[in-house]
Amino acid sequence: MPRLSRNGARCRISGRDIIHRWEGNPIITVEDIPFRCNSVFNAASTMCDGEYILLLRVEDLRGRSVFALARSDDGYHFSVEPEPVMEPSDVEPFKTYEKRGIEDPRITEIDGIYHIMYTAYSEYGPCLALATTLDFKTFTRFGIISEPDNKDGVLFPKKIGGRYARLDRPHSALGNMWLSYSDDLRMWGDSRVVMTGCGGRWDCDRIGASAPPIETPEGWLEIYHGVKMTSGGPVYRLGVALLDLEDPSIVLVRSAIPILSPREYYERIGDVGNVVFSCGTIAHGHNGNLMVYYGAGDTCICVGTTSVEELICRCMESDALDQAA
Ligand code: BMA
Repeated sequence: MPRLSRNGARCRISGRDIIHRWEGNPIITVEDIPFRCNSVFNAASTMCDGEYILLLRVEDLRGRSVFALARSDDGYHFSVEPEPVMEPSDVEPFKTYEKRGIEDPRITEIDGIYHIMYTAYSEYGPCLALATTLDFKTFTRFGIISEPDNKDGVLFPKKIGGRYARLDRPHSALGNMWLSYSDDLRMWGDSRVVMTGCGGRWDCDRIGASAPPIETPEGWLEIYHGVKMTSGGPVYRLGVALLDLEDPSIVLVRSAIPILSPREYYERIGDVGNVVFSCGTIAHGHNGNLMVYYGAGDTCICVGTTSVEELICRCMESDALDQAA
């Protein structure tokens, strides 16, 4: 039965997952990559000059990840450029910290500049790194912007209280989501914890920001991933929360249930099975949908759709049911 959210949006209550998989999934597999590689997954997404852009994490045959670029007119059918657009740097100071690959990019556009926050991997552990581009042809590395051990860095699409803001996950073993601020994108601080895993639930063992937050009148809509350890290994699912617009360390509502869980064969079986992991969305994509791009089984890329209103509605509904329980 349709319900209304606070802003009056209609909410559809159907199906097991709130994100509706596209029937043509997976949209990009290793067969679509023009150069030899092991797998493709966890792509950042954005629009540039009316085109859908995916920055793909491609794992080469040695097991190191690089970034490749895919373009599309409709958000479903992509063609991949013949060569990687970013590889682990051979120039210091990046070289030392990218030796084991570059992973899980997230793109945030601010004032026409596309900021790519990614994980730089080395023997010292994962660090956050930042690169920028204006056109997805030339990429400029900005710097390593965290100490190890940090992952899942996503930049907010505008300054908050005059400062840049990011979500990240310092200390993987603890697996909590944090917020930090910066005046110049280089030095980050004033850090505070935002969300932790919920005991016994689908996201109890580790959480991390997935896509860059989307600004809505209700708050920052954040799609995040949560991990539950099982006797068969970890299961990665997607969830959603609304953060306060002025102070995103305040969680306004948080869905007690996931919005996407691994169910299809391409999500269950892969280099790492039982994984759905998103690094990007397009808020007003095809037919006005929220398009959620996600890596499945660390082996291919898929897309699912929903709407911002439906996610807000389901988030509020689930939170309310949870409070009442
Ligand atoms: C996380 C990241 C992701 C990966 C996921 C599942 O820690 O490394 O890149 O998709 O694990 O293996």
